[in-house]
Amino acid sequence: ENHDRAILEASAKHPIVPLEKGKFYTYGTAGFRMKADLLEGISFRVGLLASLRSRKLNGQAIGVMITASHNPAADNGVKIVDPLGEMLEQDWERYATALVNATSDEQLVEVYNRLATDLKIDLKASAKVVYGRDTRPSGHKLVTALADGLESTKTEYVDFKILTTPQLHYLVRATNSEGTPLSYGKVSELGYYEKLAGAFVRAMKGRRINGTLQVDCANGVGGPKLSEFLKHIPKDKVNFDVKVVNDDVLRPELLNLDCGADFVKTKQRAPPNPKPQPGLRSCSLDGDADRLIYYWQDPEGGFVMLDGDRISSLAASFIGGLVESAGLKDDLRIGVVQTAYANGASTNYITQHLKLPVICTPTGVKHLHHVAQGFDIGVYFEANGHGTVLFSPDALNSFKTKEPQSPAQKDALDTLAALGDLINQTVGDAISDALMVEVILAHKNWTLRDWAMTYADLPNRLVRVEVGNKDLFQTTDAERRLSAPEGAQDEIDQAVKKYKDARSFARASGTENACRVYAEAASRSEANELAERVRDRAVSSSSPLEPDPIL
Ligand code: G16
Repeated sequence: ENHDRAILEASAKHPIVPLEKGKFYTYGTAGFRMKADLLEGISFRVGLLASLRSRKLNGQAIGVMITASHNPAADNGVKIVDPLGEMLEQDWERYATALVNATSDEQLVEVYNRLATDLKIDLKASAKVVYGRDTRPSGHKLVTALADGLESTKTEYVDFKILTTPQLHYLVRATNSEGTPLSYGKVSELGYYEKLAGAFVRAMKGRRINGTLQVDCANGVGGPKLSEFLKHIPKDKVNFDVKVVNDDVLRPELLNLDCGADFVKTKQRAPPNPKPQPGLRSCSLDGDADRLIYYWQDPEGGFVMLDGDRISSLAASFIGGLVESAGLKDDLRIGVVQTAYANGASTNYITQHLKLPVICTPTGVKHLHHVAQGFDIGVYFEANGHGTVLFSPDALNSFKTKEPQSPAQKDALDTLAALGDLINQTVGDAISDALMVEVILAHKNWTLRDWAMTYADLPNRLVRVEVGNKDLFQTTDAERRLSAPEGAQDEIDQAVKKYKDARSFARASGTENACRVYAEAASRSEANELAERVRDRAVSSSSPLEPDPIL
């Protein structure tokens, strides 16, 4: 079947915004992300790509999520999800880029057909795409464009409307595994809540949660979804007192504004609203609820943050302990995956105290996820709070089938099996991760202070730097070193040498038009000073500053 005519006609309704010569749209850390008014044509073309991908994979459902997550309200993004709920296979990012950068409707049809031929895709085969969007108002127009792309290629589709990003990932996997022995859950938003609530109750058996948890939802989709989820927890089984704040999705300009996980992590302080209450156990989600940061205001010590590294080491230590109690230590290999942003103290704690292997990958869940799959139990978190714990089929199977030799072993196996259902296996999920943290704290009978006492973070600073051309910054060694601009790495090395226990790196963001600089050192003032030096170096090597809306 030939879709040429339909694509031509539909594409004319969703034109791509041309870029100046030499510039291209790129598939970044988490898909195409930029000012929302540039995205309509891109969303249409992503529809074509998703249909090709589904046809290539025997009609399995492909997901598309419209979100710009932690970015400001004016941005949006389009991201493709593979059949098991994972990020799009990286080879295919190139094909997505080729489609999106076609300069005319005719060229678009040409690229589409060439991809079909080269990749041996039968355009008559069936195709299915499921999609959702966050609360950004621009999402509406973008899903219309996406649906036109799907219709022009005769692709079946399901619009799941407004969702958190991890819910969409769940739904993709649930769709593709429905009716098989590996069924991931019911194919509905309700199915997601039921699965999580059921697993939470099982994991909490015989334990209780102390005090209230305040959840800042970044005024994004996580607010209404968390409130909905909470209705599914039976009060007589688990008493979970949650105060949902910053959940205003009716005023879109408030999204991620002075609140949310990215604010807390980069500013290293609690959102000003609601006024921080000393001692209150708090956490923040980001705009699409795939990141999580815990914190509290200590009446004596001030603000204390428990970021992705902390969640990672907490999960690794707890799950490692359960595996040992379950008598599975020799059968299951546990490992932790981090990025260059991981605090050096966390890496030391995991390797030296927990005695677990740590692997460092470039930024982006797509990289960490893949490496974590190499373990039976792979714990991966970015310092910014994005991550999850993956269990291999063997691991999940042994939790369910191993004969317990004692009540303690049975308890450990039951908890592990419950965690296998509670923890989102497709992608980092702030709601699921928060439930996991609450389970662990309840099992250990820990406060956030107990958790924070496990090790001391090295003081650190993360800065966002607006530069003329961020693409000049090329990295190597899992983004820990710069290979370009020339001489920049030497200067960073020189600067780092001046401080105790110091480390610093610079890299181009894949979701914002900016560079990021990270520095850590033995004292706060040294970390700040080092970050500023490296930032100045980054600015000077990439001037002149020019406006550039493209990532
Ligand atoms: C996305 C990715 C994360 C990444 C973050 C920042 O998060 O999913 O893996 O850490 O962007 O990436 P970069 O430093 O390249 O801008 P989110 O929450 O915005 O989807």
